[in-house]
Amino acid sequence: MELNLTKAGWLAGVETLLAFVTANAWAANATRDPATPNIFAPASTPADSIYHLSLFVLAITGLIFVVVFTLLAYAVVKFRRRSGDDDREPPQIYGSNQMELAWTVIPVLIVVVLFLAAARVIHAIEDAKFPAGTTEITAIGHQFWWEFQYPGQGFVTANELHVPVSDRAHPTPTHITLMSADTDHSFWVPKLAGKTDLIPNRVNSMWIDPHETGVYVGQCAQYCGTQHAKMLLRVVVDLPEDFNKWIASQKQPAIELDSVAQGRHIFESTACVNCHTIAGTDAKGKFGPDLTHLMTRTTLASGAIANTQENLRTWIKDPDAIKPGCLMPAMQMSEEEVDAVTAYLMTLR
Ligand code: HEC
Ligand SMILES: [Cu+2]
Repeated sequence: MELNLTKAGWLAGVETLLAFVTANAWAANATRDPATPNIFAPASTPADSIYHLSLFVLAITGLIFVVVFTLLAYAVVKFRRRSGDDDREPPQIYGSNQMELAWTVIPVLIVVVLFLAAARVIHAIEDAKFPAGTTEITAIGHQFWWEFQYPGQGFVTANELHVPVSDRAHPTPTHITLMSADTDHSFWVPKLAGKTDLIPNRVNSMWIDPHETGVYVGQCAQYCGTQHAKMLLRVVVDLPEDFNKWIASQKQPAIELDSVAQGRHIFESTACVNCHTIAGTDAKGKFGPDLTHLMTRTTLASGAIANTQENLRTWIKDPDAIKPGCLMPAMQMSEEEVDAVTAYLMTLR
């Protein structure tokens, strides 16, 4: 293909650039909303350190770019071919110790500075000491959803993590142990911390100390199969009193209402129980998300859809309609059975 820098070509280029700049300006405006995943608006110490490191690296590399580009532009203009040139070669410099030393030592120094800056941040994040009262959570990656265990509290939930807000003066961080049930996944909530992988047969960990309440979104950042793109993450950062209330409600066994006894019976006599746990019932499956307090979550199927009655019904009838290739089978139930099971699950607050 011929490189064709026509006027129209230039205009298209400028338009693309403008679109890019406006999109970024829009993103910058949206940064105050925690629900926008944005690496440029950190809200937790690890994300903040990484952000400042990246600015530092950008400043140094930007400076190198400006210096090199200016010298290059200067040389190209100053020593361009002029009419009446005598076509002689310019004087050759060879074996200049000073110059060779300069272009070896200066880049080495720059690399050392960048290395030390990165090492400092890695050390500060990896070797952080945790104060008493740190919340301990175990996150387990599954194809294509997240299991969250609160070992100190003895309950399990899924897909929507709740953590306490952390005051800068008296930090109450959350330490997350990361494991995988099947293949590689990666835990990434851009405003809270960098990515950390969840690897089978390996225990990784990370921590966050969100400074503001709200819902922070993220997603699995390591390709893990067909529905990887719909393996979303929500971190709900609560005030301490809301967090404690939430903990207390999650520790309760499931609500049992007589009005939905039929749906419960269908659930308990179908393969649902082999894959799902509902605390206080015979459903003790571990393959799928814990459903004990399903209705306290705002989304279904790892953030794929909003948790509404209609979506829940669609999901139970045919999960593939929402996440094709996900690991929950359609159970081939009649319309009435689907209605009854949906009504039952709707009561699980
Ligand atoms: C073979 C195991 C298996 C069976 C059987 C099964 N499920 Fe699931 N279920 C899963 C998996 C795996 C997921 C997670 C899917 C995803 O998000 O990718 C899931 C997700 C769900 C969710 C969404 C949970 C959440 O937190 O978002 C609901 C609700 C649900 N199942 C209900 C049921 C009901 C009702 C039945 C019986 C009719 C059933 N499941 C049978 C494996 C199963
Ligand atoms: Cu994943």
